[in-house]
Amino acid sequence: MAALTGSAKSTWASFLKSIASFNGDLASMTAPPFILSKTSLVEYSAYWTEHPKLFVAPAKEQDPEKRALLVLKWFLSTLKQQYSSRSEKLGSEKKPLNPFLGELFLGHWEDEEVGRTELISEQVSHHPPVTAYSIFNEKHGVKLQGYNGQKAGFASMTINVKQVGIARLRLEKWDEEYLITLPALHIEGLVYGSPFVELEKSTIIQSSSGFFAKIDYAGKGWVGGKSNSVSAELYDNKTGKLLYTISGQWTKELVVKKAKTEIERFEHGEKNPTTGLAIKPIGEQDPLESRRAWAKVGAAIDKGDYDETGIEKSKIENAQRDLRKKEKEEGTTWERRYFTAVDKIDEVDALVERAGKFMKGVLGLTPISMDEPAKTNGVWVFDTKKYEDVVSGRKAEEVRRAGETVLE
Ligand code: CLR
Repeated sequence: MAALTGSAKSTWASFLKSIASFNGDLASMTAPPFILSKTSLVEYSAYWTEHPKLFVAPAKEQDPEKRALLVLKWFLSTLKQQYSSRSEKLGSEKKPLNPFLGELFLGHWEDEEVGRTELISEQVSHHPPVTAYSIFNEKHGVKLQGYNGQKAGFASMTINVKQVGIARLRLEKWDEEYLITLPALHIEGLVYGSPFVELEKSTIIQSSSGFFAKIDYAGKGWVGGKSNSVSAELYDNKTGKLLYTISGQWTKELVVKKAKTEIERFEHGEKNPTTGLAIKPIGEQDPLESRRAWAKVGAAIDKGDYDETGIEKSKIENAQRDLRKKEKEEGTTWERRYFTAVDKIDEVDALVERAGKFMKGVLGLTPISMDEPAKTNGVWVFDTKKYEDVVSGRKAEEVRRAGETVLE
């Protein structure tokens, strides 16, 4: 977006004033029309797998150390899609639609080499907003699942966002699990009216096979100075030995090194094209599927008709409010279609402990800890039983009734 002029400029100025006092709930923030996106946050789960080949690559590797490296490489390759693809496509970061409880985003990636990779994303909580997803390639036995919410704060002209939640990657063939924590981020360019994301702090990946990766993020003005900087280190938990490093810019190029010697380079762009997600045409979608449910809002945003946008949005929000009221009266709760909340996940706790020990004992760092389940309305796991019931049609009646609660 070019520098703002005229009325947009003053709208933006009052928007900036208003967020200076906001309460941390990004969803409740009212942003100026030109910064609204017609994409719902429930769609963002798809960014994990726009390189299906890299996603399944670890499954084919015999050596556990190299598998851990491939997982790290795949993770780093997802950052560009996750955090900068919208700015690239739309000229700036935009404010996504706030998903309603039960909103779905379903699709798959088809790749000649790796076959079909399935995506299921569901809004499992509205207050606070939490999205859960499951992404799996059956052929290669690679399964990613996770859930995430955001805590935000406004300070010195930027929005600081901490992500709550985790991602878990499973390689069936090797009976291996990887725990991945999510980066913190902030929004730059707010004053100029062209916001974009920069990552900060660090994340970790801990594997059940005994490898630990620490990933540090930095932006412009830090040591080294370049925007979107990342530097990752992969260690052996048992020996404490540093095995590989990967560094560069997560938007551009990453260099993989083994003991200071470059062994590989990963470049975004033509050499590593992304695979588009295939989704059903709107007419064939379930009424709870994001694009169908928000179709009228999306059309209004496209037309630049902001009164209509507001009207259509309110219709959905009011219908949701009525639904919650009705559930309360009847003493029922909204049935999540594919996920279930649990108090804790033992495998995850074990990985958190293992990572913590390594961070404190070997690296002299503060160990990671799990977020309070209350922050995400529970710890969310993909429920294979629910999934199979839906796929087999055993839940057809429930699915039909749930669809009737969404306005069309
Ligand atoms: C959601 C989960 C994804 C990664 C991701 C990328 C960008 C983040 C988004 C998450 C949450 C919402 C977010 C967005 C960038 C901007 C947007 C923080 C973490 C906020 C709500 C928009 C603020 C409005 C300004 C553009 C004015 O896996």
